[in-house]
Amino acid sequence: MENISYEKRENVAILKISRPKFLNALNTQTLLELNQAIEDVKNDKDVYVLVITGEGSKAFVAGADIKEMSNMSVFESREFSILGNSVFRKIEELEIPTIAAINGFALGGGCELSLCCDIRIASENAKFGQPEVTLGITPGFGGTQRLARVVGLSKAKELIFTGKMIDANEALNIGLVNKVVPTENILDEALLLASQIAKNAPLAVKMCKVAINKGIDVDINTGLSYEAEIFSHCFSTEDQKDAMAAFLEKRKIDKFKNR
Ligand code: DAK
Repeated sequence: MENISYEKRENVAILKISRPKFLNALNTQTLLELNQAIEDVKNDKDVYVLVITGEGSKAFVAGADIKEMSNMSVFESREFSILGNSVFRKIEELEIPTIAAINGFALGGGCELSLCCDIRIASENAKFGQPEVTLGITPGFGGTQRLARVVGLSKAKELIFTGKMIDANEALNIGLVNKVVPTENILDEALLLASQIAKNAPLAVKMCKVAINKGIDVDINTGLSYEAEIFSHCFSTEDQKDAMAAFLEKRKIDKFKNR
């Protein structure tokens, strides 16, 4: 792959969008490579948490590639949107937790990519925005849908209608990011959080994610009955038996078996 790098550190995978000359803007090739990388993550049972970040210290992703989009026909723009949406949806639907380590500009498609992740950590120099209307287009990779789900209707509309950029602290204030960290520590902080998650029972963590995501779209009774179902599934795992036995024997569990 030319524009995506993939690295594994124990049970954590790191995907880096790597087109620093173009502030990691997403063109078709990068989206296709991202799609392949996500498939690899999905098929690797030893990956418990995924961290997505951008190459360099200036940008996470400065959006979809404006140069490529500028010459698109109606048909091509539709294909581009379908490709982006399917890759982003695939990220959102990964059963393992995902963390966006936002190391600079997260604009347009970059902000939308971060919105597909479960947790967003921003560096102090990060900047967020949905500037599409300044380019005569609408957000095309889920921004009109996911931003409001994260920050509420009113703030999402303000950001999308104005196309303005906000800094990391404002992003924190409106609940767009979980945490702001010193720029030079962004990957380490994301990896620290990832390792805290990865040391827990992986199947239980996955089931929590699926239940939370399912529950948000259904009524509370349906959500609670789904919770009862996944709770009972845990009792078929070796990890539940080992962890409860360890607790009763007053010892720490070394490593979960993911079984
Ligand atoms: N696309 C392509 N190249 C980009 C880029 C982008 N989004 N952002 C930056 N670059 C390139 C610049 O052109 C420049 O290249 P050279 O001129 O050196 O060849 C290089 O990266 C460095 O950028 P700057 O020189 O501009 O750096 P500055 O520090 O001065 O400014 C900036 C940084 C992030 C403020 C500025 O680059 C900027 O405003 N970039 C554009 C940000 C933006 O508007 N992003 C949103 C893109 S729109 C859809 C599908 C998808 C989408 C919509 C619809 N459908 C098909 C329905 C998504 C849309 C978007 O994401």
